[in-house]
Amino acid sequence: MPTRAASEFARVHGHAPTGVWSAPGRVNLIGEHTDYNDGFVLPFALPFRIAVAARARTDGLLAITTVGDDGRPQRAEPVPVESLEPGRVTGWAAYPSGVSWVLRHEGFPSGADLLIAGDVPAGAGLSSSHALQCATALALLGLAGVELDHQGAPSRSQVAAWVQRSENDFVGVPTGLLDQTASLCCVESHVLFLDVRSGGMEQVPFDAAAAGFDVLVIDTKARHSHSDSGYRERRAGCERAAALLGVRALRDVSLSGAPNGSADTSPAGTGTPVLDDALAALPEELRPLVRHVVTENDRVEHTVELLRAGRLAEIGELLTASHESLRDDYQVSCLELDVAVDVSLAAGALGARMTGGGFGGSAIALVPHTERDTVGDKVIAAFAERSLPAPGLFTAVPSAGAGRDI
Ligand code: GAF
Repeated sequence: MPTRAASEFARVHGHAPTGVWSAPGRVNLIGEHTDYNDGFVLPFALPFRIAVAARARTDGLLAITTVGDDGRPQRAEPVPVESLEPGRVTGWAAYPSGVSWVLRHEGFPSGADLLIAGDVPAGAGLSSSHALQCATALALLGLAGVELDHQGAPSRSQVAAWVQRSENDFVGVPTGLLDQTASLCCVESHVLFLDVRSGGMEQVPFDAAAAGFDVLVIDTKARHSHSDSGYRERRAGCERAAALLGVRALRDVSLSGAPNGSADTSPAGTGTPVLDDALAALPEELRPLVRHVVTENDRVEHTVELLRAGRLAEIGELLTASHESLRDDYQVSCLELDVAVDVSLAAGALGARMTGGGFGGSAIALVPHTERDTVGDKVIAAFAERSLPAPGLFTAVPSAGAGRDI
């Protein structure tokens, strides 16, 4: 992909780029809708990436071109970096433009030619937009002479926070920190255990293939139109519940009475509400949201404990319980995701769940390698029987995070 971005850049601009930076999409193994509740997530990076070939311009313009699978370039109208403000750019170009807007405010105001090429499936809930934003951030920083992990460079977490700000304040989508952090901070053969409140991270070994399993990703191809409003409503409900309970975030509600997570800096034992009491104190419509978030944080912690102990084969039930909670309590699943999960389980998966924000997108299934084709065939057949568009299937292998390629 980096080579393609470089050669397309040369074709479009008539000279080579200064460099190419790329960032991956992600799968979240477990820990859904917990990030904006200050909780825990456990993603890994996919081998699919968005690459950005870049070269600085002296006229202060940001000129962005994207090249699709058909090789045809699509150009956004060049805009002066100095004029970038929320609402100034819409559509796909808002994502890279928002990153330029944030970096300008952080002291990196460079005009640039950017060329984007990638193979992260778009709209599949696998974070193609975050991969684009992260790769853009690295490219613009790189043009300013700042390479991640070099002395004096901002940390990867800092870049993730900038990318989140560009998405929240420029693009206007109130997402959490899961996807940007995954794209920037994941490493090969591991899942990333992120405590969103403390920023604490642990790379937990996750080599499904060596243990005889596949993580099968099922892109349902469903894209339901209410996903944005549904996401906002859920987030607002969680924030309302936290306010009513008098806690900073739902992270502070515990299953058992002990504060959640060792890295928690909130005062232990001083008013950490227990789930049952919290549910009793809340209006009925907020209870399922709270139950999901609190139990999901607990499931992430249990999954991490099993993985640390090398017991990968035992995480299946937690994955399936996560799906049930997202389907029944959080209500962000849909027919296509439920079919993918139910059929996978019936066909031999040890666990399965939707991954990402929901309302369409992708599901994952933990499948013994020997059953992978059977499970895949049965899912495809089940979609055909229901006259649903054929899903896309692939085995996900935990891959490297964002970086400079050329
Ligand atoms: C989307 C958001 F971008 C993430 O921040 C996260 O909330 C996720 O949905 C749900 O876990 O991917």
